[in-house]
Amino acid sequence: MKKLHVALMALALTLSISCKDKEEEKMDDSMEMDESEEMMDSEMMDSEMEMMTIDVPMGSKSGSNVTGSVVFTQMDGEVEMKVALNGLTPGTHAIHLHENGDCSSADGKSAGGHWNPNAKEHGDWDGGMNHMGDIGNLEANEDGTANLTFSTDKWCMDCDDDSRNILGKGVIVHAVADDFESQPSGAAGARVACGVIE
Ligand SMILES: [Cu+2]
Repeated sequence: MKKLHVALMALALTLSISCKDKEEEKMDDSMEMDESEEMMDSEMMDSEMEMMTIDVPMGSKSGSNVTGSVVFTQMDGEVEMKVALNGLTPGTHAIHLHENGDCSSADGKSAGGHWNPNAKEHGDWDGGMNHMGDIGNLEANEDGTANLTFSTDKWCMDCDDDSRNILGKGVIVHAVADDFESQPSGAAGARVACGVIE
């Protein structure tokens, strides 16, 4: 009788060990599945952010002589903005994305206020508290030319996320500098150039 008892104990022990092995195997399987799901998600993100370039011609506004272009390129999960302008008054000028892709009015006000999908306060892009369209300032030389390259992973082009998609927005260059403090637009003065991202 005692022998049988020991044998049963041994059997029970073997069973519980093999059960445990199976549970661990199950856990390993589910972990592998999570990893492959994550990979599928990131692949979808990448395909959503296809390589794309849009050249935005900038037109003069408010009686200015400012012309030039802003080229947006989406690549490697980022959007790069390359600004080349001429006809500016020498010195500092604000450049923003505004909410409407509409440059029809002579003063550029048809482009509306700053693009601000997250309802934040206006500010410095690097300061954290900012509109999605708060790019900042660019410097015009004595000859009135200005160049700026800006990159961010907060924007996308033609993606499904309206809070990140810059398509259909307006690009506005202002007469003076953005002070990054005045609300809602940084006291950057008249709109001297306008373009539509389309
Ligand atoms: Cu502006």
